[in-house]
Amino acid sequence: MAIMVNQVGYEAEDAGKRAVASAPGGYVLKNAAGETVWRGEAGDAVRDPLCGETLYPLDFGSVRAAGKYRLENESGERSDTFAIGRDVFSGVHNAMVKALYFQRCGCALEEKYAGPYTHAACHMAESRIYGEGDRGLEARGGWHDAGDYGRYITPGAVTVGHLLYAYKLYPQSFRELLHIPESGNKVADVLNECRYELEWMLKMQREDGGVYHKLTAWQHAPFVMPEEDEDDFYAYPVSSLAVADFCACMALAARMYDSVDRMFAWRMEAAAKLSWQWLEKHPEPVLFVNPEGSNTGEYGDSTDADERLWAAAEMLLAARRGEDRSGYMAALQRILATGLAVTDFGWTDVAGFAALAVLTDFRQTAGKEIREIFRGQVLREADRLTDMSTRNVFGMAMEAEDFCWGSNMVVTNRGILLALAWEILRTEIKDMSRDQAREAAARMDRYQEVIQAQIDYLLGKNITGYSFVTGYGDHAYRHPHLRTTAADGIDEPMAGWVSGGPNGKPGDELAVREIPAGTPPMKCYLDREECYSLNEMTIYWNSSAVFVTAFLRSRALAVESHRDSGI
Ligand code: 9MR
Ligand code: ZN
Repeated sequence: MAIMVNQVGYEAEDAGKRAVASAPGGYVLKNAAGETVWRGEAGDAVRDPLCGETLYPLDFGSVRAAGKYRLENESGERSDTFAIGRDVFSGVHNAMVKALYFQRCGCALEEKYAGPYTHAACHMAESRIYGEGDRGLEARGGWHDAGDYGRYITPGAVTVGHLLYAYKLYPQSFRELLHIPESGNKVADVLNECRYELEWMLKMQREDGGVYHKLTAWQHAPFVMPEEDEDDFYAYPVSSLAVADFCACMALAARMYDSVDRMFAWRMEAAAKLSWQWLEKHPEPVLFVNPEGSNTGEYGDSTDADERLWAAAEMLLAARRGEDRSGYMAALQRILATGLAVTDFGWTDVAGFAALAVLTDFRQTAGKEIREIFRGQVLREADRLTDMSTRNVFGMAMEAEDFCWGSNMVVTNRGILLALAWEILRTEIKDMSRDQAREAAARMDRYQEVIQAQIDYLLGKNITGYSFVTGYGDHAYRHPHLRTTAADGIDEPMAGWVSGGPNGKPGDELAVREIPAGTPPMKCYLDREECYSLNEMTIYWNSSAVFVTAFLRSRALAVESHRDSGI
């Protein structure tokens, strides 16, 4: 029996505040003083395909007064507590960005910034280039990718991609200082944090524009603190996946940092160009597989078309006036003509970033025809996801087979897609007739509702009852598969880490043993440190969630500024 809620909270102005309960009947909402402030009935029973149970939706949207609350029913069942308030996601949002600081490699984490989670500088030795004997590479820096100490180009590029686009679209959601070493330098801390990764990525580029796929040890380290990990690190062979993602990410970052630090932007622009030349010289895919016997992350892929598409889109937008753009346009046209989907934002499929680039470019550099391909696909996908959300009691854009390794990023990447669709309609609405505009506004509201449902799920409105972000919620998960957390001797993990989440096809020993075959996918979760296929954290699961909370905060802040200006 349970009453599942977003354990962080609900935005005061939201017309829909939704919970899910396992019993029918009457419910009350009580404030911190124990007073009943709302009464209502659960909705009709739904046989839910994601968790395999019969459940009841609950909507208490009318309550707006700020405070701490919980839901209760007639048989005395109580939900976890949650807030109703304005800009309720600011805390979790900032913590999810700050979490990346704790992954910094090649420097000490000092108490001033890290609190109790300090450690000495890690992975300071020179790396070796795999297959080139003793040839060394100085590539200190960057973020540890996840629970392991590897650093990989494609997930790094995707993480920075999520964050830079979130900042570009919703700068108002990134105003607070995060207490990192650069804080207070007049640059948004999200840019400061991304720069730490970008500087490392630059070291991974060869003189010919090739980019090493990853920098890892031969085998994952035991559960020791990073400065105790004395394994040799290797730069693994160049892949076109890494080169294209690097090129895209550098071209994007060059635009974004131009007004912050022009010299840095120039370096990135030059690096992007060099990698683009490499791609032109190597038109065939150069994919990546781990050498026999190495077990660190592979981040393999069966095609590099989406990575090349993203690179072409970013190069097109970064091109300066008078520069020849025909190569970028030709690449875009050629790849789009294959019918490639452009709606995902993960490390395997980055084509959605090309859509983000082209559709948020107010100069419309890509021209009508190309824009229309992206636009059509994004809006169709948003409508498909909205439709999908009506088929489960959580109101979320997920189907049973979507609960894979890292399912929480499927959840949040769909939020990104819906936010992009929302943005497209927002920019078009001013040129619409009154009727069209009314219809578009209703569609935008639906998109926002589903985005909200994705975040409600992440923060506790799910069958496991866990909030999947450490430190946020009465029942936040506490045992991420994360070497520093396992080895630091501190009970609580640092706050702000998104778990990989339920995985219908668990891949680690403990999960395989403990989760019976046939368990409905949303229930395939354990808050156990050993469970890397269910409960690891990664930089890109965080960054994807950050994009979505940035969107929701921007909506909340817009409502507030309207109120302040008396509109
Ligand atoms: O996130 C990755 C997931 O989608 C894959 O299914 C899985 C198996 O290949 O690998 C995950 O990535 C891991 C990476 O290889 C190494 N660092 C930790 C990542 C998260 O588990
Ligand atoms: Zn390190």
